[in-house]
Amino acid sequence: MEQEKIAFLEEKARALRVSIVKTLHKSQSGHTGGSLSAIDMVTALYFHTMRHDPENPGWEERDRFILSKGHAAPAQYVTLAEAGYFPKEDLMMLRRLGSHLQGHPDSKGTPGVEVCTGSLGQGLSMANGMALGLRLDNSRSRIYVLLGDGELQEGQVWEAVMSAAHYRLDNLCAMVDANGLQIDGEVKKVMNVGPIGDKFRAFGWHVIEIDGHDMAAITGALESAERTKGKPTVIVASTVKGKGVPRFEHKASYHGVAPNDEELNEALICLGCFED
Ligand SMILES: Cc1ncc(C[n+]2csc(CCOP(=O)(O)OP(=O)(O)O)c2C)c(N)n1
Ligand SMILES: [Mg+2]
Repeated sequence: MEQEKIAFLEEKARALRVSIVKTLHKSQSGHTGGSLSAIDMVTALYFHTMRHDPENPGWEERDRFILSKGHAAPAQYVTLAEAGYFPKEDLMMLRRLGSHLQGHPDSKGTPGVEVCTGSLGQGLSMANGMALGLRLDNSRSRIYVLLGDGELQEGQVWEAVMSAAHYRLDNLCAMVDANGLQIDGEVKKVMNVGPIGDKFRAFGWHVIEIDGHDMAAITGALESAERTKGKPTVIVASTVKGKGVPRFEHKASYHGVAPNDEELNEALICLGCFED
């Protein structure tokens, strides 16, 4: 892809990181690390890959996105707001009683959210059902689903990995945010899920392994997934939990902790945002 488009997406992701830390700081509750690790992929999906219409969230021909690691809801919310699904001011109501932006994605409340997630392990199963349904309808819409690496410890994920390959769901692309950490520490120490790529390959998937913060690699992998016929694709993306703010990076302690005043100021400087 041309350098200009990559630079546009990189700048978008930077601005969305700013929005994530501001939103979490306002709510004083929520998941910082896993939102920042996922945002480059979510940016590429909404501003490059997916066909969707913020004016018409239920457009039948849209591509669908499922945030299976639903605790990273801030990453999806800031992206939906940026794309125009709802006003950006709504972000300041994250996790407030009565707000449509709950701590985990709610398809009944938030325009652009396809399914409720947050209980880990279920997104790929839902994606399989949608992919099968769309195939029956002869639809050209595609399904994208983002999972955490800790989430791969859920047995249901592997049942879904098996069935997606069995049904040759080439309209389905899974992405694994492989940041190496979960709530309690390193994934490999809590319950090793690696080698992730080899496991998906053994189940019959097309596997692409990339740096999940390299925008050209992300968009290239998504394009390769679209060209792949007869099997589902998984993009195993090596990422850094808390990416973009050194104080948050590689730290399980910022998994579910929002920035305080000092951390917000530091984060904004790191992200090149000097306004109030
Ligand atoms: C079924 C279920 N069990 C436990 C939790 C609590 N929980 C929320 S996030 C998380 C860790 C997830 O780690 P990972 O999938 O690696 O996410 P990331 O590192 O991207 O934040 C856990 C255990 C949950 N949401 N759902
Ligand atoms: Mg993780």
